[in-house]
Amino acid sequence: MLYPRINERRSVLSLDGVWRFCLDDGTHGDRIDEAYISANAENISVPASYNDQKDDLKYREHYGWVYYERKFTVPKVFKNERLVLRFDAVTHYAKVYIDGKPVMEHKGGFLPFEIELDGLVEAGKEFLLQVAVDNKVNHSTLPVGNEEGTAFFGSDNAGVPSVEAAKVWRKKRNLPNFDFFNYSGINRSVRIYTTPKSYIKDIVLVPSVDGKDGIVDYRVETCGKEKVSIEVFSREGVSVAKAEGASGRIRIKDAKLWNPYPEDPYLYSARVTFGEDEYTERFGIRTVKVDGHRFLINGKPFFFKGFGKHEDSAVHGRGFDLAYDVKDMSLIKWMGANSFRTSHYPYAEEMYYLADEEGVVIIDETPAVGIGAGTVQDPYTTFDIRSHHEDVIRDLIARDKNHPSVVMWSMANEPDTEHYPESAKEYWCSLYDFTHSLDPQDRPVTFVCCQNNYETDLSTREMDVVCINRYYGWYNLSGDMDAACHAWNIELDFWEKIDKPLIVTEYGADTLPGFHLTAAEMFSEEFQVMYYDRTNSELDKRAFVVGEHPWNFADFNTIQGVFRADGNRKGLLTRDRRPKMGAHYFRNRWTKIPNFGFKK
Ligand code: E8X
Repeated sequence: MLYPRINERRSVLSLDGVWRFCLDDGTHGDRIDEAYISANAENISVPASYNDQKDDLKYREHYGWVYYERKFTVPKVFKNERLVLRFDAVTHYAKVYIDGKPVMEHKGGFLPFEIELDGLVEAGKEFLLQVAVDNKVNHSTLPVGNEEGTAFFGSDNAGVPSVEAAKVWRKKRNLPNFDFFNYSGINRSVRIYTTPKSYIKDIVLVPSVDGKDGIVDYRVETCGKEKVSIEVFSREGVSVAKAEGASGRIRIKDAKLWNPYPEDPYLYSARVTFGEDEYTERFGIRTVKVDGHRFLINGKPFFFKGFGKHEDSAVHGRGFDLAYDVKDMSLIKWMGANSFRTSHYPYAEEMYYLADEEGVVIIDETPAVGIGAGTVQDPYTTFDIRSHHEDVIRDLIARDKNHPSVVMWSMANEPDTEHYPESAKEYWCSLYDFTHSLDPQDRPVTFVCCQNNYETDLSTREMDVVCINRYYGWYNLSGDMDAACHAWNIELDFWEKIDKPLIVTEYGADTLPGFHLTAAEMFSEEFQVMYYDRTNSELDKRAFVVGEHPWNFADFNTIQGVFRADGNRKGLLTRDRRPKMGAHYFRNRWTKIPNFGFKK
């Protein structure tokens, strides 16, 4: 799927701004009730989550449907163009109406969807756009929620005779199986873009290296009968190669490779023309490969220094915020990091384009968080999750396939792989094959494993890279870093025998900025530093540990509960991006660790 761009042939009209909005009172569902909306509508900003834009718990804790609407006129000049309405992300379920008529639905809160407006909207004439949005999470959504059960982090049933009994008198609510606030609504931009009637639908670019030359295998999908041509330009704008036809191979003599920062993330651009239409996609030439226990980028052993992140900020919630994206890129570099994981859902497309340009490596994750958490049944045979999971992986790859920054797909975060190991293995290994089969660049595939009994777990070891979230010294062996290091070594001995690259995709300690101690105990800034320093000393001894991603880049908001005072405080930065001591610790460490060759 192509990102909407303005060029000589195409235009983009933004529908971002102040929309009319109201919460359902529980009686309308996905149905648009004009009278109800006009009686209750108030202003809301798009894009942004609705939860923190107003000052009442009913917005923050809303369960179910809400309605958005605005009027719009496509200028007459676009009369002869093809018009496409595109939502970058609506969380979690959207039903779109034009002039009262339902025109499309979309499940999943973090990926784009679009519809051609031919026959629905006339250029020069005002129309009414309405979107009903549902934020319910349950066992058929990704991320997963325990609608009828107990929350993983909510601890909501103390003193309640039984969960069954509470259902009778307790208001229905979202009980997320995930530790980030269920920020909802039109979280990313809404646009109408134009193309000529015959148009370029998609561009697939697969780079490789042949001696000093770069090779690009390309395929262009089109609608119409015109001829495709493609021309590649250097960063300086010089034409370096050309080809004709909808697919083929291009050779770039003496190519410059895309390398992570501080090396040069060199980008070429491919200009595709097709009749009246034209689209330019930037790309990098780089290779990615797992070789024994090494993760190779451009044939060299790479070390992942970076974070698990979130799209999370005050007021906006999970709403798209380009200034935060730019700031976060700056902070990533300031700390000497080179990578991050899009924990726990695909991020806004703009972030990937920034990462391509700035040379930051991405592990691209689906929103499949919490599969099997908090349930007693086998999630893989009990719940109908597979087909939606496949849809999400398909759409994620369709969206992100050309980014040089993306070096690995993460199919999920912390599914249960321990209690039903055989059915977990069947699920994850078949989904692994599925993911590989869809990626034109055939990048490594993994999922991120929760702290578990790694000997019982049969799935994690089957992935291209073993990715583990571990909290020795925090959630277990709390505060005892001697014991934590001991436990780490027992576990690392186990993984050493598996002989695959391993990334510690999460480890961390909640830390209150400004809380200082001489003798480092939990929650103090000194403890966070000690926790990482002691753990890293053990990880450094193991060549197969090819990455460290502290949890989390910054403090972030989550569901209230006894473990969470003003959100999850494991950030190296505060929520407004000020450094804790831990950030200075990693800056000092990482600026001395090179991207390549840190471990043999
Ligand atoms: C945490 C993290 C959470 O925020 C993240 O989304 C997933 C969690 C730890 C799981 N990983 O709580 O800070 C802890 C399992 C403990 C045994």
